[in-house]
Amino acid sequence: MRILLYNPDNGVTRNFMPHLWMFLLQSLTPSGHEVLLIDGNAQPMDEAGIARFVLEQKIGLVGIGAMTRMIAKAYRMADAIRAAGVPVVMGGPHVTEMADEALGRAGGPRHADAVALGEADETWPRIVEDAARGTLKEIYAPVDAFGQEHKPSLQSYPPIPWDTIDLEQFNIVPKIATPLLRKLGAGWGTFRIIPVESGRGCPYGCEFCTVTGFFGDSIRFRTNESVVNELLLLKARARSERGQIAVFFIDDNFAINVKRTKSLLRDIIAAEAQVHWVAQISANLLRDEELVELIAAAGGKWIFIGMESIDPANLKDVNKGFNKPGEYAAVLERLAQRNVFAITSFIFGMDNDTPGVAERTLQEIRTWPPGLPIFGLLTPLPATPLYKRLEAAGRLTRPKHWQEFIPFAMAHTPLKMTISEAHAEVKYGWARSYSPEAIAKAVASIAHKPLGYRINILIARLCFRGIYFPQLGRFAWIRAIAQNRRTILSLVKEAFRARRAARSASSLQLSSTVQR
Ligand code: B12
Ligand code: SF4
Repeated sequence: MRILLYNPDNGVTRNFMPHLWMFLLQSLTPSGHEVLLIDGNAQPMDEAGIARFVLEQKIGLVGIGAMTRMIAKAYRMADAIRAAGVPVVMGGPHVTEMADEALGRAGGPRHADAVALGEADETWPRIVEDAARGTLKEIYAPVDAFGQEHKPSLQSYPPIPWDTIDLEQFNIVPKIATPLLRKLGAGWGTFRIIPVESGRGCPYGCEFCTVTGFFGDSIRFRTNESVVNELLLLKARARSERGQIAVFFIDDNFAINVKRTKSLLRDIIAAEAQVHWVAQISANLLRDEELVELIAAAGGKWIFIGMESIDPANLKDVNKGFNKPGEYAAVLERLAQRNVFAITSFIFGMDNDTPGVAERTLQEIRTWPPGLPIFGLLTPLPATPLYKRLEAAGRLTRPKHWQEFIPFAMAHTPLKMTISEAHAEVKYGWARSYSPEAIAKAVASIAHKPLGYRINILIARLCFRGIYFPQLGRFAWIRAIAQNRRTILSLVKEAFRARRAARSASSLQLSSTVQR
């Protein structure tokens, strides 16, 4: 049977990183079946396009995975595929919580023939075999022989064949620039950000988060060896195509078990499996100097920190009191001293927020080493404790917000500001953090560091702008580059000067060797 795994586009950002679930399920597919992958963020497709594709390619089963924010698109695509006569199975966090919605049992239309609840590592092979036999069931749940929920162990994690998978759609380097960039240094002909997981689960239970409910509070890890082998494979692939690979460790809290994280990082260093990587780690775990030391030595470049708010009352409200705003600056300094920078994520529209929250937050941010601040709005995702609390209090203004998804729009009213005031705060945060002046300042603030770090900050800031400001089209990119031309030009000039200096130093050395 030919199987298509499809991830709908989010309609906002580009294909900067593929989704791991597709590669994982592909690797877990029983032999004898062929699996095709389409990520809508890399290969945009509409309903007619996907219906045509499944018929032309003789697809026998389509698997669709989606977060809540893409579910409306996922349903539209599923409807078109089913209308073409091909069965659809859906999985992922949204349909796990809203299975009845996907199966048309909640009063609306049916979108899926089957739904895979929770982690599908062990149910996927069964789904494929049932579909091949024409005996697809409606619900597949990860339960043991006694009907108890069973979380897959990651000890026998399947090797993902990154060396052979077609990753063409995920190359961030524009085709036109590839031949030139391939010749640069170790080669920049391709640049891909690859998701890798080393473990699952987070016990912290923040009120707005689906992770503790979905993956459970039992934390599971892959073996160090399997993670190291995956990194070595990725590194070898990048080298063989004269390109670059960076890894996004998608674990929700990469250092949740500090002892184990340190042992993994030591093994990465020992095997020389370092690639540049990003990981998500909560601020409280970054107090550990030795951990930060190992992060830097093992290739860590960016740490995503869910800071959420600088107001302890807000943090307490959302059950994230373990975040201590008073220590944010020290944590970021500790990282920056080792040339590791942070993606600092904030949520506005919390119950103790008042107008001006963005400026107050920015005042703090300006005292920190440069990083990548990102701003969002408190969003009640289905089945989270936050959703239940707001629903019980009658505060949801759009209880089914995912059916009419609007980026950066609230679905409930905060207590101390209006919805439009909260929207304005988010806009202010983005506009002030990613203006050409702010970008220039961020780059200048590390003038004492080698050029590579400044180029890194500049490129990362230009890309992150695109999370909020439309940057999908070529024109938008040209505009962003034109607005930041001064900073770009000064770094380009410095790069040329450094190159010329290096060349003349090496020819001097050569002529003195010849004279001798
Ligand atoms: C990596 C990641 C991202 C990446 C992007 C995704 C990517 N390219 O990988 C980035 C950092 C950009 C991101 C951004 C956001 N993310 Co995010 N992200 C994650 C994260 C940490 C890992 C995803 C992952 O790969 N997991 C590992 C895989 C193996 O698990 P999985 O995807 O769930 O797949 C398993 C099952 O669900 C199932 N499955 C999944 N799909 C399918 C399909 C089929 C057919 C079947 C059978 C089974 C199946 O099988 C898989 C194996 O068991 C998750 C949290 C988490 N731990 O999952 C949050 C998570 C998915 N993100 C979330 C959110 C809310 C967001 C944002 C909206 C945050 C924000 N406020 O801006 C943005 C939106 C991004 C966008 N523009 O679309 C929520 C989604 C909740 C929900 N109900 O939708 C999660 C769960 C985290 C949370 N806090 O609750 N995210
Ligand atoms: S620490 Fe992060 S992953 Fe864990 S529950 Fe809180 S928000 Fe979710």
